[in-house]
Amino acid sequence: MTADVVVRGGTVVEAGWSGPADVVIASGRVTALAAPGTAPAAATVIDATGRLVMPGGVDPHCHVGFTSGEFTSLDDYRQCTTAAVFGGTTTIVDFAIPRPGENPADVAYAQREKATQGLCDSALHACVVEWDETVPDQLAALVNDGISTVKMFTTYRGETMADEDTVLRTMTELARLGGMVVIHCEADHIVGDAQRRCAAADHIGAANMAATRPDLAETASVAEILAIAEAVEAPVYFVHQSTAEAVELVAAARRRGVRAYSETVAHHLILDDSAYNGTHPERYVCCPPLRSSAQVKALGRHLFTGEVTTIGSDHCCYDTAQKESRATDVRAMPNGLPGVETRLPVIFSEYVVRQNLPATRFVELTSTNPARTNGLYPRKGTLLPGADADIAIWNPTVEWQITSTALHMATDYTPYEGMRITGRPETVLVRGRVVVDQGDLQDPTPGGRHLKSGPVI
Ligand code: DUC
Ligand code: ZN
Ligand code: ZN
Repeated sequence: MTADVVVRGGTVVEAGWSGPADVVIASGRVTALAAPGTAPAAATVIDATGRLVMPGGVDPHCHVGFTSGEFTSLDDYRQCTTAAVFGGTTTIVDFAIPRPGENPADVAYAQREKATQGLCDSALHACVVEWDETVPDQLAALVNDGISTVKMFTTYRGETMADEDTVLRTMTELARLGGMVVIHCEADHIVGDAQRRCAAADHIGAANMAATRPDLAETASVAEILAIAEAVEAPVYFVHQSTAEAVELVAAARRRGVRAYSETVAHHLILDDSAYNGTHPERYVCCPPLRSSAQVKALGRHLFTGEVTTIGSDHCCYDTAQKESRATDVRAMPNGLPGVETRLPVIFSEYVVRQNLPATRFVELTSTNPARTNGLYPRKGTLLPGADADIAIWNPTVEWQITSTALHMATDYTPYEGMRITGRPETVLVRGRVVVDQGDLQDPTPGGRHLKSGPVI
């Protein structure tokens, strides 16, 4: 057995097990997990004594240079993936969202070209807003080209909202093709009513964000979409679920045999709506909004119960000036928080270190399951032989504090400013190349590949 790189002396953490092993790498892939001390000689040997050796994170929900309304988030593939690798993430899944008049396939193919600017690999979700007779052919071409997941929205009327008929037809067609709808659920009529009432009371600024998009809007929409998925026997993945009730509806459907999956995102698991009472409420405007602290606690319990499938970031790199420019009316504000770099550290610190979530479950939620739901497993999301050697070597005990100036995202703030964290990825490999070495960028060469997804779970 020959090797280019060996990571030795660490504890390998996979989704289902962990234990001491040396990771043997050749030609960018894992070729063996060897008993400690038995790996062959290699040109590069990385000492991981006292460290956790995990598959690099797979972020299933990441917006790069995302245009919504009049705002475009501020990063490109190079910037976003640089921040990603510093945070231990080695694969991102971006979105290709059509503007009015654009067609889903054209937008996805144009976005796919940007992957080569990345420091790590990426995949894409396409997006369907309106049904017409060309959509089935576009979906067939996209799935054939490895873009198998399609985002849909039940809110943002007049922009990206799809009606129920469009959701049903897209789900049906994708199920036939081996793909899956990934859906943002908030009943737009309930959101619209809440916004009208808030506006009438002159409570429509960033500080009122939570009241403008109530929990019930999410509950109602998830129930409707689950019924459609069940009726047409299609798989469905709910993005950024922000309430325990929404996750529980999906879990109940799964028990009836529906192939339904729950994604949560880091900010809904860490932050609560008290952030809207602070000095910079606009910095926390995201959609769905931050929820009550009781809701955060209830949602977080479902990381332990097994009901949550994945944790993403919903990274959207707006800066304070963009947020402030429309802060008096949330209906015109850019929704979204920067988070591709902080997703793994904040979840590891809060849930693995402080609440004793097993590290194996952390890997399952943040790497293995996102790879599975995007048809990327077992190439990504695992360190089993044959997988790409995308590896995050974590110091599980180091203590540090988050400050935006030390992060690499293309914005001037982080919603976690000042938060004390335990544990961080120190050295990160992308396909066997050391990209981050002990916290320093070692290799900034773009080498990202667009990943074709196979059939989704
Ligand atoms: N949905 C997302 O998934 N991201 C940003 C804003 C939104 O509504
Ligand atoms: Zn969304
Ligand atoms: Zn999003």
